[in-house]
Amino acid sequence: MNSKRFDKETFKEAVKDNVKTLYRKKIEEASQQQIFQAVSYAVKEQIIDDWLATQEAYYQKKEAKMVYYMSMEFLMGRALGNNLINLTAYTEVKEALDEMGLDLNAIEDQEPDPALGNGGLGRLAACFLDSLATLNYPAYGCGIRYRYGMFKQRIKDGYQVEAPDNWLKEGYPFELRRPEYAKEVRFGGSVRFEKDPETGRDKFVQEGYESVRAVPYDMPIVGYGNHVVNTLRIWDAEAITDFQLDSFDRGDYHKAVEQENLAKNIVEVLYPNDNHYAGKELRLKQQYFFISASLQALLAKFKREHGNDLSKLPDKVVIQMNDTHPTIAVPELMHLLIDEEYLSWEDAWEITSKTCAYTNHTIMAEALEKWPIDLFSKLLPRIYQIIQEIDRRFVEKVRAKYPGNDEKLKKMAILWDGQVRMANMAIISGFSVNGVAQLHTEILKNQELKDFYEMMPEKFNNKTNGITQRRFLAHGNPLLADWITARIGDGWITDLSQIARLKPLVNDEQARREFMQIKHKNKIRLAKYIKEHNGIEVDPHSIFDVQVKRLHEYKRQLLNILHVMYLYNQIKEHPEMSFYPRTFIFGAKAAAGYQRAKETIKLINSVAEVINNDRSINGKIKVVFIEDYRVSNAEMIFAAADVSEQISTASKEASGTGNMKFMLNGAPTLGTMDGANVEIVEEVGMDNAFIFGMRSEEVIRYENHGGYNPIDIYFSDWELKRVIDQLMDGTYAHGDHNMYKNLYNSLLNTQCTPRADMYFILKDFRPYAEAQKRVEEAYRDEHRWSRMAMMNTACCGKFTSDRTIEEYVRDIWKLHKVEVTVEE
Ligand code: 26V
Repeated sequence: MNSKRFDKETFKEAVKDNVKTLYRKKIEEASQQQIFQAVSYAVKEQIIDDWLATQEAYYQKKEAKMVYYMSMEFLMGRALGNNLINLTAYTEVKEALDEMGLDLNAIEDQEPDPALGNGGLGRLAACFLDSLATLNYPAYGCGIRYRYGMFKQRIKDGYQVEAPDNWLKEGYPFELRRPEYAKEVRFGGSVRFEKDPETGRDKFVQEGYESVRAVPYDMPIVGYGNHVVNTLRIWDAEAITDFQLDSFDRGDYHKAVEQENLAKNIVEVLYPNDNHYAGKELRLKQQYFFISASLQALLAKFKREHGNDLSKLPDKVVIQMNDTHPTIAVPELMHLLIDEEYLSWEDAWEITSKTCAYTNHTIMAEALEKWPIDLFSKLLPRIYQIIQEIDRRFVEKVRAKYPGNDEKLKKMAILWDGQVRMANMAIISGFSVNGVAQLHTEILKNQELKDFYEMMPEKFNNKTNGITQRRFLAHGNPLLADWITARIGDGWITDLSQIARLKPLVNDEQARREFMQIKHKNKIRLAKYIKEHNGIEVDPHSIFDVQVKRLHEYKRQLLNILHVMYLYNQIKEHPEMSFYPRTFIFGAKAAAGYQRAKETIKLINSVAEVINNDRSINGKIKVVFIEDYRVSNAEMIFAAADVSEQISTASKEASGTGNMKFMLNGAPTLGTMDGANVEIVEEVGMDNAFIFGMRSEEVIRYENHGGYNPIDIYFSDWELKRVIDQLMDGTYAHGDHNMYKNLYNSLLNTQCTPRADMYFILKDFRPYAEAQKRVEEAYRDEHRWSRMAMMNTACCGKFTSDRTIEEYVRDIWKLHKVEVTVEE
């Protein structure tokens, strides 16, 4: 929104009008929430013109190919502030509101965080949408409009308590209901083969099914300063009312109620599991629901714009499947092409396999989706038939290529052991398989998906993840953003490679001082938030050492807190020892049923309670667990961090994206050679990071050949032993000896499956403690630290999601940029 289109006075009037028409109030009488709504509607009004213009431009450019990014999760975070940034109207709106006596920050705080995602995978999808729009690429995001998003986390007596996230409670101003595009989605029943009476064609028909109406809600995705507004389309489920009445007339009241319930249940809640597959039927319903609706809409749009020749589909459309969750798109597209469009199997396969591409986001075995055939074939009988046929044809190929080698089938077939293996289906059916960081892709090729790689190497490629600097710097860290712009201009906002122009400034003392002053101000901002939310006083002069991410054993928050316990023991024993004050900051949600993860949260909070209240250590260590870690407070946390903890067991973290957000904000990485950390170090240099611990090859060697015994380490390192024993002696449990029994056992008990200390916490403990010493040493040297911090910001150019998207476009999607012009 440049000044010509955006006029302060008009905007003020719009806000006042909105308060009046929405609430019949004067602005002075309106609540903060009502003002948020009024402001958001005024902003949406500005967006709508660009939205229309963009869709018109795409329509005019019929050659414009479109990517459909299919994802069960979009972790969008708040829209208001971000939209203003991308409309380049943030400052003007802030001023306009100031003049009305309103505070934009406070108004932004009224917005619920749309949290339709768990963590990395969902946030990546959101960053991708931002980049696609900013880079002028035609794109749709397709997902589910969950009534309840990621749960809100409350901490009670140190324990995590989950509360529902009713994000739609007040009405969400940035969505648009589109009932005219509703689609029917069918479940269950049986499949009958018949000749179509009109055409005489063979046909499969599903009968005795239940169905729901999928109603799309569209959210605008505003590109930065380019008038592009793409669409995130999320589907709501409603009962099919005609059918309901019909059933009612026939006295089939039961059926009507069932359809009502089915609809309500499907979109009720986001599964708050990250990296753990549970085989829940409702989850499969969710997957099929949004995929079927999206594909029906996609085909209808294609036919409207390009006519009925579906062989052109791969030229106009590419479907990117965000993990295996949306891979049911493959058989569903086959179904629609064969049963609704009357294509032959061969033609349908040609189209489908040139349209679908798959991204893998994890090698954790427990996250792999493998549906029991029983459940699957009952819920989706026709889809199951199609999968059988895909599998049959593939098995034939494998047999021809590797005669007599059943090992190959055991690894690669789709249907095996009574299960439908979704990853296998995606790899076999799509034209592209990508990992999300170099190391991750190599592990896929050489370990997890070795057989597939050998059989079809041309499909495999890497796309290292990225993040959007618009949200995580321009919006989240305005002080640093303004400073960078003053120094090197604002080109970095859409071209992050330009941030490298800061490199010469690391030798400029004045620049370094200013950079660190900004960090300090951001630390004060976070300290204030911590004081308000945790009641804990933290010193902004201490080192802010931060680990924020989902709680998972492989991410090793336990390693971090055990090290804190170790430091505390040392300080107690040697009060005279030199020690630079540290604030250890954690933020993490645990999946509701993940016992060890929840115990870790309790442990962190208990350690915090003991240490923070121990006057004898003079506040040298503080431990803070930030409640309800989410996108909105993340923005503030990254800006304030000194140290970025990225300490997963090497090989386990596919990429990580938090690591990049810290780097962008000038926090060096303390981490293992895992995921994208490897590439971060490549960019910033070993001297500007703190790397420790086992490498992935070593981890994989132990996993394949055994030979690791944590007990040996336990008995050979008395300080570490003491820390682990403190889990059982009541030190952090008011004398309770059982509170952390599960954690203790996970580290030492040889009865643990498949082995004790699965994630090599004991093995990496000393190397971690030593790396932490190096951090302290570096921080004491102000000159050195400020150089390091600045170098991290200056070297993060590669990690913008703009670069990632350009690579997807170049290697997989083959899209073309579309300019949108709007009269001003
Ligand atoms: C998996 C499952 C399994 C079934 C139940 C529900 C559920 C929900 C989400 C997931 C996704 C797990 C995969 C994931 O989030 N991977 C993360 O992806 C990030 C973006 O590529 C990457 O940076 C992280 O390293 C990776 O852990």
